[in-house]
Amino acid sequence: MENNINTRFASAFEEDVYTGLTSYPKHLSSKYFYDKKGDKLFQDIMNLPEYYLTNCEYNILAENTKEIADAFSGANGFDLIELGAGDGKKTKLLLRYLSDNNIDFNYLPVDISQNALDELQESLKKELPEVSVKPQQGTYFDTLERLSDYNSRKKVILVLGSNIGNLLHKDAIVFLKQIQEAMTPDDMLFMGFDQKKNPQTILDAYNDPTGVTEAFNKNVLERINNELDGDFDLDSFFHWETYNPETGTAKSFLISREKQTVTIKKLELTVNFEAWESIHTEISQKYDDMIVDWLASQADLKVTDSFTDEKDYYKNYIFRKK
Ligand code: AVJ
Repeated sequence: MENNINTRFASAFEEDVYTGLTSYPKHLSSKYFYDKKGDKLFQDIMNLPEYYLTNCEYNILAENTKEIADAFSGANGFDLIELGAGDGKKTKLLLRYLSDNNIDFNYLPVDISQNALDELQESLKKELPEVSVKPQQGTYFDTLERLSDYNSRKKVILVLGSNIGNLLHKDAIVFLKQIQEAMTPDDMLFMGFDQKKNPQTILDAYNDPTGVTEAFNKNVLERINNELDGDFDLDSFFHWETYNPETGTAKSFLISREKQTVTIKKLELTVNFEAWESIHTEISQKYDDMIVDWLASQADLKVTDSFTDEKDYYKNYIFRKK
């Protein structure tokens, strides 16, 4: 959700860090993982053998490019709006097909990271110079308000990478409902959902032995150190992952190895940690068809098609207005 920035805080980041670290239990939002360093770490995660999500979705898009791209296409062309575009590696499969087949469309990548958008625009200029690209920096919620400005022709909203998994179901419904409200009956939503599977496979995806996921998780502490003049000792925290097979929720925590005090000068805040105290940093929700249908119906959307990989690890769904 968006924050009202009051006079005490210069940014949503400051306010969220203050709130999260003065709450019990403590929490910080995973949306703050993504700065230049965090983007790079996430790229590394996507290349980990354990992190199956990216490969599964890549394969789904590679195997079904024509069917998906044809479903996107409209009589007067369309606007392709991607929320959380990142490096666009998977999207480029579709962009290339659309452009090779002279389909009229604009690509509007949206990302919270300006750095990611700059790199994406740069790489598209080289690889697919004929594609019209209009990047927009912002959170999903910022952008959704502007979505209905694109109502002159069909729009397709793309949310890949199981990014919706960072939201609790109630927030996911708000998110889907906001998309639904910006949609006309012609429009489509194409979204990726990581599926429930062997719990060990899921734990392994968020617990790589090389420690990339740990560094990614700790990047939020590093940002507090760098941007808010904090003194977190990163080595005195470790990454902990849980997965509840009943709810399908994977959760990341940072755990303090010892009793300690952290000071965040810019917030004039001192934070006490007990030994083994946790900071909850991320949820990565896993789904099945029943949950996806339920989320969709709560947001007045319906599933009209879906695509999966050979192991049924991951699924992309097409939604339309109910
Ligand atoms: C980009 C939110 C889909 O939750 O799987 C990867 C982020 N966190 N490893 C996910 C992430 C730890 C990722 N999403």
